[in-house]
Amino acid sequence: MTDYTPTKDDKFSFGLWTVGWQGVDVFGGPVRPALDPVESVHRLAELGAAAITFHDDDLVPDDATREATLERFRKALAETGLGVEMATTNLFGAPVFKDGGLTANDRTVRRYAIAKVLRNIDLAAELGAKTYVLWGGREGAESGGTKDVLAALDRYKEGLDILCSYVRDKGYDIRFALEPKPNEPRGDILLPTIGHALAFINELEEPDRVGLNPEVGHEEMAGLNFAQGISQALWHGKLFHIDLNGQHGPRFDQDLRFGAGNLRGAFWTVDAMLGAGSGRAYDGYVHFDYKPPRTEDIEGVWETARACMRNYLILKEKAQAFRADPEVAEALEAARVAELAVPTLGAGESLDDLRAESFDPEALGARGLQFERLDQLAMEHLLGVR
Ligand code: DIG
Ligand code: MN
Ligand code: MN
Repeated sequence: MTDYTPTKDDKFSFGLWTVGWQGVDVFGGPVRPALDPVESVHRLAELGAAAITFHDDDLVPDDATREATLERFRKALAETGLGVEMATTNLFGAPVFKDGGLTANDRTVRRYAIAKVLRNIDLAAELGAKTYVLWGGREGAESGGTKDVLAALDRYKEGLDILCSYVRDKGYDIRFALEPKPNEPRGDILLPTIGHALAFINELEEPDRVGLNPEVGHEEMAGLNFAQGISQALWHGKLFHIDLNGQHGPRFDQDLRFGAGNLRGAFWTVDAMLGAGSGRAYDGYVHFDYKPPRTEDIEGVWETARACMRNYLILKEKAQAFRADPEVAEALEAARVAELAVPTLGAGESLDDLRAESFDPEALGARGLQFERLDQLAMEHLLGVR
């Protein structure tokens, strides 16, 4: 049993907008004062985080204070050793983006959006970020006739191709990560799930520069299994970044602290990230994109940040214990899980060879698969009785 104290080796990372969330919601204004990004850097470092991430507007909302803020911010990074591992652009808060940024009907808005992203890519590169996220929260519509989806995807592609060519020409060591979400704030958001985003990436001029930043709650809002989603992203080599948080199924985006929503899903998410089952682990930052609830004061905010990392470490220990349990090894064997890694056709085998085999589907169908024993063992590790 460890004490679950995070260290920089755990590569935990937080968005400035998370602990800086003032508790606003659709039905109420802020309950907490604005938080100085420099204060966030120091407090997150004290809690054990290794890096931070930011939207342009989280850090440098206006030009008048930009240079002074950046000077204080760089000083805090140097004092704490905290890195900047990802950056992104706020293309969703200001009224100008009320119909989106890269896919706004209004061409001038689209041109302004690209200029805003390019400016923050320069800052991201300057601060050493290697991932640039695009969450198209406003790219979508509330009504069918107002958005020509095919044209919108053309513009989305155009925008990404422009950004990829800019990073290439500048020689920046930056990859892009698209963040899917099905709805909220728009009635329907373009690229709503991991699957849609993966298909879209294939149509870009430089698909290798673009991957995914899936978020737990966003896939679960769509009724999907997040662990399976990031496993497919890993299979495609596209899990460039991750937004961990908590969600209670299809409802508004709760952005709970990690582990506080679907706990079984969180266990399998950590297991998938560790790659013990598949042999293909996620090697990026363990990044949290969550919102401390409106109920909390600033001490409650730091408690939620601490709990995100603590819950991850607790679940990591449980997932590793599950994978190391000899009874689990037996149950995996009985469930033929490893057999799935064996190609269906033998080396050099022809289809005639395969068709020459006699099959007994009734006998095959009569087999018990013994999956429940394996799942019960996983559940008992999660419940702490093994
Ligand atoms: C919301 O889930 C989005 C925005 O907070 C941000 O653009 C992105 C970064 O992880 N997640
Ligand atoms: Mn969210
Ligand atoms: Mn997110």
